[in-house]
Amino acid sequence: MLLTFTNYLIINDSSQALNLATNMAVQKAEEMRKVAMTDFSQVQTLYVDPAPKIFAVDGLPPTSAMGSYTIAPDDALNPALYNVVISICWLERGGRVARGEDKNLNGVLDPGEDLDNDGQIDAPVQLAFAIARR
Ligand SMILES: [Ca+2]
Ligand SMILES: [Ca+2]
Repeated sequence: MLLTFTNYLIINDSSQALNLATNMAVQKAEEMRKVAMTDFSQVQTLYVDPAPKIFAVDGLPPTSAMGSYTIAPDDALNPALYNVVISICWLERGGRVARGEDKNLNGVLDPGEDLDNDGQIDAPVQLAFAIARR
């Protein structure tokens, strides 16, 4: 009975983190889309220039969850379209279980973290989209 209850709590924690991470990824994508629609030049200032490209996840402490993104212009000389990938990684069960490749939650792929060697932070919550000048 106790084991069942404990498992239930773990599953509940896990789905809560997944919900918060999903909501945050959508919220960040929406924020980027609004900036692009309002003043496209701000995309460079607010999202391309900053390093590291990280953000906190509302509802989860920064010590246990971190959002990060990559943003690349389709044409570097005349950027009118940016390809964006948002990834959110987090730790569960008191930091013992990492969800996503960024195990130390610094928004950067450190040696040994890129398990599939694709150069991207793979995560349970990942959004890929493009933002364009209108
Ligand atoms: Ca890392
Ligand atoms: Ca990867």
